[in-house]
Amino acid sequence: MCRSWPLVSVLVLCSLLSVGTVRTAPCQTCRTLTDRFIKGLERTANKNFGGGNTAWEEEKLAKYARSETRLLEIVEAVCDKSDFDCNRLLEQIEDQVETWWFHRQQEAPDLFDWLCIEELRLCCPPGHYGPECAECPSGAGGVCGGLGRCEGEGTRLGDGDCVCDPGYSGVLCQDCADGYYREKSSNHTQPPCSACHHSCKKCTGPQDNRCLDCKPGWILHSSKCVDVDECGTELARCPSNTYCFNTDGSYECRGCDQACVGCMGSGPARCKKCARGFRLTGAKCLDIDECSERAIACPGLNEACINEEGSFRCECAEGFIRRDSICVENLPPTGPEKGLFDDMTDDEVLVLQQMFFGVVICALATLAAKGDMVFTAIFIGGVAAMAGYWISEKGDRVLDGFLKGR
Ligand SMILES: [Ca+2]
Ligand SMILES: [Ca+2]
Repeated sequence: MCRSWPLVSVLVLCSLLSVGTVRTAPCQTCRTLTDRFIKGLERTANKNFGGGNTAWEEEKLAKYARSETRLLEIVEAVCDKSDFDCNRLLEQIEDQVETWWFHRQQEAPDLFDWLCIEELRLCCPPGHYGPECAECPSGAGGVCGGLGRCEGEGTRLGDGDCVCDPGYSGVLCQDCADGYYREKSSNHTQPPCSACHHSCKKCTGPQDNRCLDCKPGWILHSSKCVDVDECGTELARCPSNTYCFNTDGSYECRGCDQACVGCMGSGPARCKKCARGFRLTGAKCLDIDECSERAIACPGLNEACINEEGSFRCECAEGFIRRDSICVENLPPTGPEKGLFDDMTDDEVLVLQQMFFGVVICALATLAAKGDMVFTAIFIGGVAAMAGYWISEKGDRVLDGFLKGR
């Protein structure tokens, strides 16, 4: 992937990639890897080197349990072939896995803890986050009050801030978010937060008349939030050739009809001015039929006028096509022009070819003989004859084409 890039960017990109792979989701990769290693342990738990009687088998079994053979069997199945991240990590940590297998298994039986948290420092224990595995903020209900998650929890990443579930806010997710209210509760536990009416920012209940404060675009009126009509006030600023359309809690700027230049609403009856190609007819801006109104809408010869909304166009009449901006009669295409020898048969062509070469050979021989060298002339004539024969054999197609004028 990196190879086809210029060298400098290759180096930068490749180093970024290698750093990136170790930084982005390495804890998850390490977790997957160790999970699959444990599965491999389970899968090979009852295996041995095979054969022998029971006593001998038991001894062999004990040896197999810690053997390199078993380790290899497990490691081979740890990563799927297509899992790039897993295979890359496995390659980097081969030594550590071997160390754990032969020396640390007993004192640190949890491979994930030993490898991913302590050795590689890619993960943190539950409820911890960041490079030093700091404790996540916790409230009565656990991490983030049990109503959110701690950013980066379980990894060496994140800032540990609580990301609260919908409806909750605050450092420990202890408050109701905007648009939510705390339900009343009969017992002592903290009741959950529920959604207000969609117009309320703060409320005491779910109905529209239980609002304490309104969301933007609404105004409080005796505990109800009423939509602000932005279009009726100076609040809305719509671009030219659009009009203001009031909506619940907001407003939209919608495009004017194509018949308008500026408008107060939708359709051709709400235009401020008619657009070019339209004319005020009654209360509406309607299309002008140029074809019937203009004396000569399409002045070209053999042209037909076609009316369109807001304009018209000139097309060639039926049976005519436009060539160099003029409409000409559309005649059926004539066949390709005939070659000089098109009517000849193949035999006639062959005779012509032979005659042609005869002439060429004679000319060559005569030219040579002019130097008073008769033998040379004969020799050159013979060579020319042979060459002519050879060309006529090999170059049949070329000559055929040449003679047929192609
Ligand atoms: Ca509104
Ligand atoms: Ca028109």
